[in-house]
Amino acid sequence: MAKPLFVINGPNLNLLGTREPEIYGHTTLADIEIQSRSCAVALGIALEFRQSNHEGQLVDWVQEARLSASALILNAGAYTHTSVALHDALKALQLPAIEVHITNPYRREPFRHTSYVSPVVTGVICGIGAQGYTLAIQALVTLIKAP
Ligand code: CA2
Repeated sequence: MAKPLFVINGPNLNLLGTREPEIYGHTTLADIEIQSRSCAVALGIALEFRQSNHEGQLVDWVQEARLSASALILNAGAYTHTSVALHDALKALQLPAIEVHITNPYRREPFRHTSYVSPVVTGVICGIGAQGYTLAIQALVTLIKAP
């Protein structure tokens, strides 16, 4: 059995769809999980979908992915812009990984223009809402299957 794809979500993403819909839309994280699972089933890959508000927990899960996942999708939320610990964990990952953001951070406040994640992942998808997750799943399945 192939290893699952890990989808890891960071702080406040559990609030999606409940506040600030003008920025983040109406889709909840539970909706995104359902969409991601149906995409993964269609592509024949298992999915592990998680969310935490705690930086150390996110680091633990990236380390777990190194051993137990086939690839990683990470929306690190605000830790994207601050976390050297996540940067270091991702550097050691040695798996295809895609950074996803619902919004386009480069159209927002200057403090969101720096990502500690981008330099240590395979690619970045941002600014197209929740569909960024399913596009990332499709891309990673293609990358995993590539010789
Ligand atoms: O656009 C994204 O996906 C972000 O990762 C979302 C983060 C933000 O800090 C990043 O700069 C970009 C925020 C997570 C969601 O925060 C919410 C706060 C209140 C209500 C709903 C969501």
